[in-house]
Amino acid sequence: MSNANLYELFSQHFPADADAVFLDGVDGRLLRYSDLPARTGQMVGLLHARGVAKGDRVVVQVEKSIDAVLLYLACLRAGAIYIPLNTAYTPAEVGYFLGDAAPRLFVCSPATRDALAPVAAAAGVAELLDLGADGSGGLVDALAAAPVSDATAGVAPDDLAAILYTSGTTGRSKGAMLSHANLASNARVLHDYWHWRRDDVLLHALPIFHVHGLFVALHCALLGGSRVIFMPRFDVATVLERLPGATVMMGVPTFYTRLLDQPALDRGLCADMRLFISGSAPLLADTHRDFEARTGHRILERYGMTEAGMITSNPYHGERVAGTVGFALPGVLARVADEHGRELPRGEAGVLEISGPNVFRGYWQMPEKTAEEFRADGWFITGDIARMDDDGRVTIVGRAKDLIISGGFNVYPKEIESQIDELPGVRESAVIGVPHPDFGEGVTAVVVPDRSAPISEQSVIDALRDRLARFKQPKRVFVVDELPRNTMGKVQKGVLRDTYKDTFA
Ligand code: MCA
Ligand code: AMP
Repeated sequence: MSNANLYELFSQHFPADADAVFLDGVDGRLLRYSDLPARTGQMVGLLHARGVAKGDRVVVQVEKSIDAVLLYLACLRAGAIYIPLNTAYTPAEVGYFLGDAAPRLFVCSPATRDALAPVAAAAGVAELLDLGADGSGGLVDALAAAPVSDATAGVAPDDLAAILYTSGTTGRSKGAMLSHANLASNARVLHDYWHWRRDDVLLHALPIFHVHGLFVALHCALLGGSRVIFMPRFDVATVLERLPGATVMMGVPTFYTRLLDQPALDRGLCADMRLFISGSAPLLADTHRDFEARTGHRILERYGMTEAGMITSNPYHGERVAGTVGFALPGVLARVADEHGRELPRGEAGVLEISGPNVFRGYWQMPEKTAEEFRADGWFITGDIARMDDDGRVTIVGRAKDLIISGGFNVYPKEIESQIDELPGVRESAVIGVPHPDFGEGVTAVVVPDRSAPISEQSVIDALRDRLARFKQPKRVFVVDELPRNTMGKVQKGVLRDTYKDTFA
């Protein structure tokens, strides 16, 4: 039987040219495709030496770097389950993930090692290594002493390749289990659908702890055997500098609005580009139009989620319609349904449900949560409200889930509200997203005091500093006498969103 290991699939597409570059770090460091077997083999040897066996979890919270990509590929090769964490998570948040995932190995940054070592110890993690963006830290040091392995673990299609945590509407993060077959199917489809080419040069400015930067972007490049300009983070000046010579860029809408703020963005700068892709959050139709006017490029918007990778995409050759997310990708089935899972007539808005080889294997150790999000016929309920036209083109019109997307990062209000409600002097709170010119939505808290202790906007912000990652922290806090409620007693978040809609205008 053939090996379903995703690394095996990638390796079949490595270019024969020994000089072909995979990652071009903007600091002058390069990683060639021909180096991948030996460099990942060395890391596999290290993983084995640290007791990481097939099926073991490896949790990683490190800055973006070439070594971090090697570690991901090595985990695939070893059959270990890779679990990347947002670098913005605080030690308190990391503690939860370590406890839940029970990894054999945790890899953190040298800068956070002192703060995280006790957290890892408390969670019973056996092995801790650190890895810096500049190649510093114990992981790279230990490589020299580790035996090199040239084996790629045999895995079955449904074996897990990764777990990615998504926050939950109940406040507890859920680990979405993704198999080698889930990732392989989506990678192949996107590679074909977006007409990926060997001579493509991908401008990569996304973080690599989420589906967008890690899977969508890197997997397309790996299947293409293409070159990646691998930026440590999105920095508008460097993007402008590196656009000439690049052919593809993927970004969240904030990338595009920040680029549009730059007078230097014009057709000439984008002369080598063949494709700009946007996703992770809604792209305003105005941004789409303004970008075309300035660059001549119609951004291709696609839609996806952690649990399923990419689900729909605007077409490569056909009409890319601003404000829509295109068609279900080949092999993916999509339907718009009512609250009972009954398909609605075309044109009506309802919950988008999907089925296909990209749909995840469930939430890590949460069978009930998993069951709640699937219909009896096996379709996954995305929680997004959509409309589908007669041709099958999908428009996302809202969310059934209480979720804020800020700069492409998801923030679940429930998680923030639980933290605020614990503060002395707080009776209750409601957290909403309101229009934000840079991040799309800005996290905003509305708090009702119980007068047992004084509270203010600043005291709430200060109290949350060490508890929540920075991107989740409310950018504004309003203290009010009461929250608007409907006749059932439920907080009317729509009314609050309307009241505070101009907060960041
Ligand atoms: C940074 N800050 C943020 C965010 N990012 N606040 C809210 N939302 C954010 N997304 C904070 C910083 O901590 C800082 O706070 C202040 O805002 C300004 O930071 P700045 O330097 O301007 O931010 P940045 O470092 O330039 O980051 C902005 C960013 C970044 C480039 C938009 O957030 C980013 O790379 N987002 C991409 C997210 C992503 O990859 N999502 C894909 C998820 P202070 O000044 O107070 O310290 S995958 C997914 O959703 C599905 C599968 C899909 O469809 O793709
Ligand atoms: P995540 O849980 O981080 O994977 O985020 C997935 C969610 O991001 C989806 O369920 C949507 O709500 C949202 N999303 C992703 N792409 C788009 C898009 N192009 N337009 C609107 N929403 C999007």
